[in-house]
Amino acid sequence: MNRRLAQGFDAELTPADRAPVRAVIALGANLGDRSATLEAAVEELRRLPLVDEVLASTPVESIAVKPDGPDAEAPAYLNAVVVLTTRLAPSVLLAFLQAIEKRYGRERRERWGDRTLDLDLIAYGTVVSNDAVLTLPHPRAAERDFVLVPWLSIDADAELPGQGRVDALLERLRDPS
Ligand code: PH2
Ligand code: MG
Ligand code: MG
Repeated sequence: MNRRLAQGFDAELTPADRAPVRAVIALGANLGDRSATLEAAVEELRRLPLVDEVLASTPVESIAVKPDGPDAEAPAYLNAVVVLTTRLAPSVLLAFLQAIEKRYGRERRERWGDRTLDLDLIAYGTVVSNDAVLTLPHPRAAERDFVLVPWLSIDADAELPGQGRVDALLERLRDPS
């Protein structure tokens, strides 16, 4: 099998041709009933076609990070991570994530603005890609403890493609020296 096929990155392949790939999704909410929204979003992920083995972390509370840094005045976030297995192409999975965000009232006004639901595709198998629409892995995942902590809680051996083990990334984040 050629490499692109093995990585499941060619959107033209039919699902039956694709090997199942592990994908990592970060969930965040800082408006509305955050806990109910995250629970409902996990349920929506479980119901997606060509998705199975959905594992969800316990949500963690975190201070909102804005473009200028952490902002304790802004509504706090609940963040969680889901690891799942899928035969959806990454672009199709992304489209489903955006449709779910929209269904839960997500509005896009300002960068890193407050939101009812954010679903970010953090990693898709071992794919590393600078595609303008979907950069993989997520370009800021390694800097975000609200992604790394819940991820590590459901996968002690988690790795961010191209950047190493999540436990080591978290260690570096906490003690940069
Ligand atoms: N998401 C952002 C910006 N800032 N801060 C926290 N604590 N949690 C988030 O999920 C988050 C954020 C943009 O996606
Ligand atoms: Mg985000
Ligand atoms: Mg997002």
